[in-house]
Amino acid sequence: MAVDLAVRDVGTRWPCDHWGVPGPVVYRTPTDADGSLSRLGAAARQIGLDAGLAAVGIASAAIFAETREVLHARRRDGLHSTMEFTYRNPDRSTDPGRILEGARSLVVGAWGYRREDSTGSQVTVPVDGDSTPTDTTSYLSHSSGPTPNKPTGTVARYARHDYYGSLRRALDQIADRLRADGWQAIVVVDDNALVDRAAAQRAGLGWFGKNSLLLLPGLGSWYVLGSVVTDAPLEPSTPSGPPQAAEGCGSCRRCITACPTGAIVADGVIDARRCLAWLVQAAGAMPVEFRTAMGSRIYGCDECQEACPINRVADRRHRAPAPEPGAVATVDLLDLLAASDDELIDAHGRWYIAKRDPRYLRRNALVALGNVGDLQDPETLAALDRWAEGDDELLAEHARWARDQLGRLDRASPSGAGPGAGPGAGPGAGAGAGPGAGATR
Ligand code: B12
Ligand code: SF4
Ligand code: SF4
Repeated sequence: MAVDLAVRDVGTRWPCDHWGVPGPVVYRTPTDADGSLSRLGAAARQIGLDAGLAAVGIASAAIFAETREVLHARRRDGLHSTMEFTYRNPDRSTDPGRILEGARSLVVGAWGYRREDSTGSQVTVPVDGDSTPTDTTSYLSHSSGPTPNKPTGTVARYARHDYYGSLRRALDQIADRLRADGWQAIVVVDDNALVDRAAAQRAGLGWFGKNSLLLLPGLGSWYVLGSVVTDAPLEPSTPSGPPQAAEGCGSCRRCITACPTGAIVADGVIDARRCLAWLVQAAGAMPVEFRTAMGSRIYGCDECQEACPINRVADRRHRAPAPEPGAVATVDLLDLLAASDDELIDAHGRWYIAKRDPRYLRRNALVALGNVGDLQDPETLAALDRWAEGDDELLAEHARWARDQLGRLDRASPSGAGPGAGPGAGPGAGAGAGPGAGATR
């Protein structure tokens, strides 16, 4: 045991007996007379920074009572849509003690994922043992890659590479250090068991923006967040950012006006029923009223972050690194629609795909194709016809919608109706046609 603590209160649990001791946990309060806990906290932070974290903070592992209330209230108001995640059991996701019995502290880290805008190269190359697709049978690896004339779907920045994996590896190093001193430590990253943003805010990493994202002072919001939950009673960090959006965002409302679907219904409050980031993950039909707003997105939505002036200033101050080899920023929509189930799961299995069913990637691709495709392109028309006539009624309806949408765009264009406009007006075409269409969640 490397730490030697002075003790104020008497309890039943102590570093020397914390492995596997059952029964009620009563804490002794360490006074850290020799400073070993301060040193451990400082070491944990330094390890995190050396491992590539942009910021590391320490917070108490007390229950997040306010966040618990917010989760319950949003559930009551239906703002969570059909989401589970932290909403499934708010009493659990707001109590770090449910992750680790006797939890005392959270060491919270932020991993930056802003990268230089890439050309969307789809060549897959193995990267430091992460889950980037390496299988040469992947449709991405034999795709010709996006070309100016081929319709392209876009992937949100956080999902272009396994940034959660990078974050986890950095937090693992901190956890190893804590364990080496005899403490217990569990890493949680984007897990249903913990509200990551509330933890980061408590650890002083930043403030809640009006888009609900946590912004790091001077750095912005392009960061994923995770924690090490430990029974080490570390000294909490001093908050480094303004606690409220009112202070951090001032009078700015750009994210609210930039949101293509009006999903930011109040400062810091997202209505998931309207949020594209959720709709691309949710099962069922894409609500018709949001299909056009989806644009070329096939996974995630970055609009409320791209619009943020704090991110823009940070981008100018800190040059973003080049994208990782194998990062997937864009996808050829026709290749995606031609790929097999296995190929799609191989290439995108890291993403949250409803029921792990690749048909939802195809659904998203069909909507994107309806927004950015060209009916005069025979390959596009053939793909839409194939899916419109297929057995999967959900996909057939989305393909008919896409055909109709492109038909309308074609007719509206100065060149008038192209050769592809006709088939778009087939049975069932038209916004809202087809089973499941128009269903809102
Ligand atoms: C559910 C979820 C979603 C849902 C709902 C998001 C939402 N805003 O509620 C959907 C699928 C829509 C989503 C989308 C995205 N997500 Co998400 N998501 C989560 C998840 C799993 C849980 C979040 C949660 O518990 N929300 C519940 C509410 C109650 O908590 P909250 O949103 O933090 O709300 C706080 C504020 O509202 C604040 N608050 C309360 N009152 C007030 C008042 C004012 C004025 C203000 C300003 C704030 C404020 O207090 C609340 C409680 O702490 C977390 C991972 C995790 N385990 O925590 C990732 C997480 C929040 N998501 C993340 C990311 C990256 C995204 C996307 C950017 C991905 C993308 N590009 O598509 C988008 C961003 C959309 C957006 N504007 O939020 C990151 C955010 C990192 C960051 N810097 O903030 C997280 C933390 C994942 C991670 N581990 O890094 N996400
Ligand atoms: S992620 Fe997109 S849809 Fe969701 S709140 Fe932000 S801008 Fe709106
Ligand atoms: S766009 Fe403006 S209001 Fe929204 S998070 Fe950024 S600074 Fe805050």
